[in-house]
Amino acid sequence: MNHVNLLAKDAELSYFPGFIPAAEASRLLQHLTRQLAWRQDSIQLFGQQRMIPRLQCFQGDAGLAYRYSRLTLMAEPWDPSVEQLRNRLMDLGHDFNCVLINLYRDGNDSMGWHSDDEPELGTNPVIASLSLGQTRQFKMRHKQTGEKLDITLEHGSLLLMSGPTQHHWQHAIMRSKRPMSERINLTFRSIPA
Ligand SMILES: O=C(O)CCC(=O)C(=O)O
Repeated sequence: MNHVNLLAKDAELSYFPGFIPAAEASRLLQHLTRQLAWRQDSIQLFGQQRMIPRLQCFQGDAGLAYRYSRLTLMAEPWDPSVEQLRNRLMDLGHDFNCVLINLYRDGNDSMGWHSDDEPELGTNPVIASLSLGQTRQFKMRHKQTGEKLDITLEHGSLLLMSGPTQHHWQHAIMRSKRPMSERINLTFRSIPA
């Protein structure tokens, strides 16, 4: 499969443009936007309860729970089209049992700086991040050196993050004042049952 390995200190990053062909990616975007049980949760930030600036949905094998920022998400059953994506990722040799799906409605929606380093993901987790819709910049910064890296996440692309990436780097999707349409990002993960 056509991909590039992005060179960055203390990181393992592979980018697959067109992992999902454009027409199929557009159908998926439309289907997921309409059909998923989207929720806007609130998290505690600096002692205050705040609505997160995006919609989300957590799916996975029965009984799985995902915790971040003192929020617990219980896995919704797999949408068949999402499960099919999971199976396609297995063909690359990776096994995932859940996915956090984010819907960025426009440029006002964003994701703050963080690492996917929750203890249940284990050390050196493999995270498969699939993007549909509006192209957005995936910002990365090295926790120790402050080194920066911007990755343009295109419609239908896959970014695989592995090795020590989550240990050394944070990532974010910034708000933008430019007019932007919807984007869905699916981050497939594996957590113990
Ligand atoms: O939307 C993205 O590309 C990033 C998503 C993300 O950082 C996450 O789900 O942890």
